This record gives sequence, structure tokens and C-alpha cells, in this order.
Amino acid sequence: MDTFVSKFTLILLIFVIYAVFTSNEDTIVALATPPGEGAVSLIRISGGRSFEIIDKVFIGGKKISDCAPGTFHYGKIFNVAGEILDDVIVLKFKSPNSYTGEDSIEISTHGSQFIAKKIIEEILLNDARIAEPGEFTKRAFLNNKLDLAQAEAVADIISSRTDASLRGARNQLDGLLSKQVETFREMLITVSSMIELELDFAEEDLTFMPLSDVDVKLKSIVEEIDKLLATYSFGRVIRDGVNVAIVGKPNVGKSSLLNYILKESRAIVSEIPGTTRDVIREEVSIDGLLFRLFDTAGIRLTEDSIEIEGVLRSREAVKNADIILMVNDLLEGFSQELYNEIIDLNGGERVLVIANKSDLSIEQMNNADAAISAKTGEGIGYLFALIKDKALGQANFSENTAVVSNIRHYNALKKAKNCLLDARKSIGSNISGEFISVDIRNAELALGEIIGKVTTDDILNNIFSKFCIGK
Ligand SMILES: Nc1nc2c(ncn2[C@@H]2O[C@H](COP(=O)(O)OP(=O)(O)OP(=O)(O)O)[C@@H](O)[C@H]2O)c(=O)[nH]1
Ligand SMILES: [Mg+2]
Repeated sequence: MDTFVSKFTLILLIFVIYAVFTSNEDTIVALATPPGEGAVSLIRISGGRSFEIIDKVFIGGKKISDCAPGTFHYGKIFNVAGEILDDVIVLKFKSPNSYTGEDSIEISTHGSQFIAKKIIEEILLNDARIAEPGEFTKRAFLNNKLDLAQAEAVADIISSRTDASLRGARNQLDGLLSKQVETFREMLITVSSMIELELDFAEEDLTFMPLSDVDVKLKSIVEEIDKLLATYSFGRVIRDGVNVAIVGKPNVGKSSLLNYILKESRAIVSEIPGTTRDVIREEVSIDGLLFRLFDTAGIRLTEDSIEIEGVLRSREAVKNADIILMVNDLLEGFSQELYNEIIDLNGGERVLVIANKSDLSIEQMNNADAAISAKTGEGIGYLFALIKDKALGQANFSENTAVVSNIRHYNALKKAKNCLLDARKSIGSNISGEFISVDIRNAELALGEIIGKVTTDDILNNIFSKFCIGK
């Protein structure tokens, strides 16, 4: 027995040592600034041998390994042949007080891609390896500097192009969503522990939490999850922008509207119907929101094979749009036939009916949501207010509200909600506590996926491979 135990301990020990070494053994390096010429380039090194490596290539006032953490040092980087590669500033971070949580070095060089490449090559010769995309952030996650939702927010911050998307990503990086999810998880863990405790003491007939109380708790968590789920349409819009398809019959002024919004003559405008054949896609930021506009070919029956293809593409644009601007010529009136077709393609919720050319007539068009003139700009401000309202929905959003903007988080929340609904159903039909607690545990696991309490390599690789190298 003893020998078995000691053998087992030995195997365990070897396993632990192996795990520790393989997880943190690699010291990684990458260029953190975009490739190309600039004022400075920043090279990042992270891992257990960062200080040892920098001491081999850098000569300054003193050895970096002897310097205090959080200090920067001027000096020169040399190659193995003893040639100077560049004058640099080296910043020292000591674990755990760094982005990755590991010992790290940042080297600021002159902003030349060539110099950066030479320095990185030198570092690679000293037993570091090139970082994979997102590996610095992945290490930050693995070292508990960030949870998974926050790590994803880092990617969103980098890619954000509007005030709204930046604010949304900041909100997530600051941990608003994570905190909410964590609260739900803790509540669920408490509830399921109570139920499990009760099962353990089944013979004593003790009650730790009556099922009616459990049900009340689950109900309130489901309601809170519903509130979070409801922020998704809003969150997605602020993160990804709004796809707006401009559609209508030929010659109603779709391209004129696009040009007016862009303040440039982007699409050809003519009095000949059937001018636009392709879908023209442009982006514009209005009031801090990103709009992706799609000007399309006028929809009509035609013999012209190119125009037929154009009309097919118009229909495709309708299908993929968040908002459809159905443009009508005020003088010709509303096209019921086209409206029906649009509803068939994408439902009625997303359509705004527009009467264009209001400068030509004082007539009103029944059932128009907005009357505009693509020539004078009249009514276009109001139109954008409508578009924004429709796109953002009724979300009650303040700086301190958690917002779901990522489909992965949305799906996990839905999964959690469904598990809780199953648990409530079981409570309602007096099914054994074991089943109830399994559902609650599953809900808790689904929530754990959001912040990375439960992950698989696939999930992590999928998330971090979307980052750039050096982040
Ligand atoms: N007066 C007036 N004319 C307009 C207005 N909008 C468009 N037009 C004119 O209407 C004609 C058609 O405009 P376009 O913008 O090319 O129309 P379209 O819907 O893109 O047409 P297709 O690409 O052929 O489907 C042009 O002669 C424009 O100058 C408007 O608000 N007022
Ligand atoms: Mg056009």
C-alpha cells in the first residue's frame, strides 16, 4: 500500500512539475505596434526568462535584472557580433504587476520595421519564441489579470471606431458584465448547495431552503438575465454598427440620398431609371454610431441581364439589413407591391417608409414615416433620429448598466436561462431535488463560460486567434 501511495505521489509530483514548466516555460516576444514606419516601435517580451534575455542583448547603466520594477532605462541593443542595433528605452515589469501577470519587458526602438525585426531576431536567438496572436492577452487571462469577457473587450477596444463602440467595450473591460454574471453564479451556487445539502441529509428530514424559496430566487435571476438579454440588440448595434439598406423602385432618389448623407458624390445619379446596378457600400459615423449604408439597384421587372443581377443583389441587401429605408418618389406615391415584397424578405419591424422629393410637392404621402428631400436635405436629420431609435430599440442604458454586445455571451445567457426555466418546471412538478440541482449547476456552468470559469481550448483559441500578434 505504502509503495503504491509513494509511487502515486511521485507520478503526481512529476505531473505538477511538468504542468508548471510547460505552461509558463516559454518566453514570448512580438512587435506590439503596427508594422511600418513611425516615431517609435514597441517590442514586448513576456515570460520567466524576460530579464535574463534582455540582459544578454541590452547594455545600459546597469543590468535590467538588478533594476527596480516599474522603471525605464536608456541603453543600446547589440547583436551577437557586437554591433549596435539601436538606442532604446527598456521598461521593466515584475510579475504579477504586468499586463500578462508575468515578468515582462517593453523595448521602445526607433520606429523602423527593419530595426524592430533585427532586435526581435536577436531576442529569438536567446531562446524566446514569437508570440501567437492574442497570446499576451491570453496569458493575462490565464494569470487571472482579466476574465474572458474582459479579454474579449480588449479586442473590441482595439477595433472600435466610434464613440459608442468604444464606450461599450470600456464598459465590458471595466467588468460591468462580468460582475453581474458573477453575482448570478454565486446566487446559483448557494441555491444548488442548499438543495444538495438537503439531499445529503435526506434521512434526517432537514430543510435548508424550501423549494418555494428556491423558485422565487430562480425567478428573479431569470428576470435579471432577461434584462441583460434585452440589451443585446442595443449592444450589438453599438459594437458592430447598423446595416442600412436603401431600397426602392428605380429613380426614386436612393443614390441621391446616399450622396447627401455622405456629403460627396459617391454614386452616379441620373434621371434615367436603372442607373445603379451594383450594391454600393459606404460607412458613416453619425452621433457616434457607425452606419453601414447600402445603396442598391432599383427593384423592377427587367429584361436586362445586368440589371436582373442588380435586383437580385438588392433583395439580398434587404435580407441582411438591420434597417431598410424604403424610398418612394412623393410624386409617384407609395408602392404597396414593393412594400409587400420587402416584408416577405425581412419582416415589417425593420422598415422605414420614406417619401422623397418633398421639394417638388406639398402633397403628403400616406403611411410615410418621413418625408425628405435628397436634394435639399430637408427631413434627413429627422430620418436619422428615426433610424437610431429603431436600431437601438427601447434599451434602458446608462453608463453603469451592463450591456451584452457579443453573440457568445448572448448564447451563454440564453442557455443559462433555459436551464433555470427547466429547474423551475421541475420544482413545479415536484421532481426530485437531484434533477433541480443539476439544472441549476448547468445554468451556473453556462454563465461561467462568459467569464471563462469554464472554457475549452477550442473556445480560447477561437477568441484569441482573432487578436493581432503582439496583443
Ligand atoms: N427634385 C428632386 N429630385 C431628386 C431628389 N432625389 C433624387 N432626385 C432626382 O431623381 C433622379 C433619380 O435620382 P437617383 O438618385 O439616381 O435615383 P435612384 O433611386 O438611385 O435610381 P436608380 O439607381 O436608377 O434606381 C435624378 O435626376 C435626381 O436628381 C429630390 O429629393 N428632389
Ligand atoms: Mg441609384
